[in-house]
Amino acid sequence: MSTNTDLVTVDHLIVGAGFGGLCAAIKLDEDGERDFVVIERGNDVGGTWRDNTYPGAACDVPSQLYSYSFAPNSEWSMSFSPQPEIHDYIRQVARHYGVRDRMVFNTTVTGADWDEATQRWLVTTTSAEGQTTYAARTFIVGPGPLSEPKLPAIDGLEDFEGEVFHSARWNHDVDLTGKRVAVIGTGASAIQIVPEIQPVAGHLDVYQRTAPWVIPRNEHRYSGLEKLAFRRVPGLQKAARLAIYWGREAYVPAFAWQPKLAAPAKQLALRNIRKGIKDPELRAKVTPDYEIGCKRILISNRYYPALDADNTELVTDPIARVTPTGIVTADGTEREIDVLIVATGFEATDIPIAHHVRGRGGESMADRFKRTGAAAYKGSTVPGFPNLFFVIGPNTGLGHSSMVFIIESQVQYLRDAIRTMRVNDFGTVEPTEDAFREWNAVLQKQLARSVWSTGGCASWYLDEEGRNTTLWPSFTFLFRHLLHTFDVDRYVVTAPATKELVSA
Ligand code: N01
Repeated sequence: MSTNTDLVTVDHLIVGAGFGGLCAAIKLDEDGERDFVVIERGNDVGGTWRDNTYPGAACDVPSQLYSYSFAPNSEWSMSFSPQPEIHDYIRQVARHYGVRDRMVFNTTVTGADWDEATQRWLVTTTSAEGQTTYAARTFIVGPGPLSEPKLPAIDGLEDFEGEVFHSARWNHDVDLTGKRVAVIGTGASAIQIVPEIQPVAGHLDVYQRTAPWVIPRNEHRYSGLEKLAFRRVPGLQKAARLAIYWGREAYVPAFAWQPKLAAPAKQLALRNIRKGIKDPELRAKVTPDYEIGCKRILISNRYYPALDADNTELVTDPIARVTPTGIVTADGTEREIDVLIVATGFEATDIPIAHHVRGRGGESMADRFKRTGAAAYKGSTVPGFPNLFFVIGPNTGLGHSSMVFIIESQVQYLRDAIRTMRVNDFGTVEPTEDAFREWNAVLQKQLARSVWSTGGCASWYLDEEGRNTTLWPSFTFLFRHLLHTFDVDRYVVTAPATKELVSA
């Protein structure tokens, strides 16, 4: 890193210190690419696992798989570990690999402009101390697709006079004991929150717009002996991870081609309803009317019993407005509350950072995405945005397996790109429009016949045009294979710039 009065120059700038950005930092360091900085708007590593501290937060992908392949953890307490443990794991990994010294916390990227003359990204960051501009050859974008809470457009929400907060910004100062609480939303976050707060709340209203499919959670607490075996028996933990991996891949045909293959999962979910709820009217209300898998399949043994509890009401009438003291539904009923918890998800399809990134010719990535939908080549690179690499880019999300697997695949791709640039002395690499178009045409064709398009539901996987810009529609081993080597023949490359960076 070198600094003049106006600019800090680095080889690589990484945005985000969650699973994605941290993996990129560790692997670049390993490659000897040590001149990088990680810009993180939070005060710690961990991304979504730092931000989502709501009661009951846990991963619904088994921890043996939801961890880095190069940093196995024999100490997971449960098969689906809780958020504090996952956050601790990420912290430990960051410390162990010695990359924290290049992380800049409490700092937000407010602009990123491609400078053609110097072939650098000029990335402006803002913090309490002021503004800094970095000039980076490579711009690695890993802010996470589920980092910006989405507030619902409901009349009167801002006039509510009680406590109100989003699930991803939990207010731990609010004591829910004995309070009248409302939860808006019944997605992955809400179904983890509801069983935790129902026993303490005086009364709980759960506002459901669309019923989710919820299968049982086969939770397993690891014994001391199992942990010891993971530590001592060579290959055992790897074998456990592999077994989970292949079990998860077996879901792909049902999602991608033939929803009928998910019939056993549907039966499990229906049995979960019958087991968890006695009231036939409530059973009917929570039974989805679309194909399982169309929205994310949720896992819980405790959600339905919490809905069936005496102090809970599941409200399915649409919300008309929020008043200073409660929520009014379309039938005119007002339910008074003290606390409103908004579990309405994230800005997933309108990628927030795209509004701040301007590529060749000054076009913002958000404007490009208005034309093409959020889309990239191999989920990683975008024409017009040289030397920019996404980690968890468009169409890299999963409904069935671990995002850490995807992250490692994308980081492998960008490492190979950087290596290729060094070896060949390239100034820039940028995918061709043909490569971009062909990749996305195939993806969209596959997605059109997937359960996410044909299953009869709306979901955060789809953008306003109904286009799926979030999910990878196939096996993850195929994704890894396709990103194993940087395919320079699908890129426009240029020689290094001759112009030096100058201070203004
Ligand atoms: O958000 P969601 P989430 N009026 O978008 C409802 C990951 N995750 O935070 O279905 C009324 O899924 C909306 O209703 P509908 C995981 O990938 C993982 O729960 O759109 N309701 C829905 O019920 C997950 O998929 C874990 O009709 C409104 C809910 O709000 C993703 O994060 C845990 C509304 C939003 O559900 C997002 O999950 C938690 C309105 N105006 C999250 N607007 C793990 O365990 C929205 N809703 C790893």
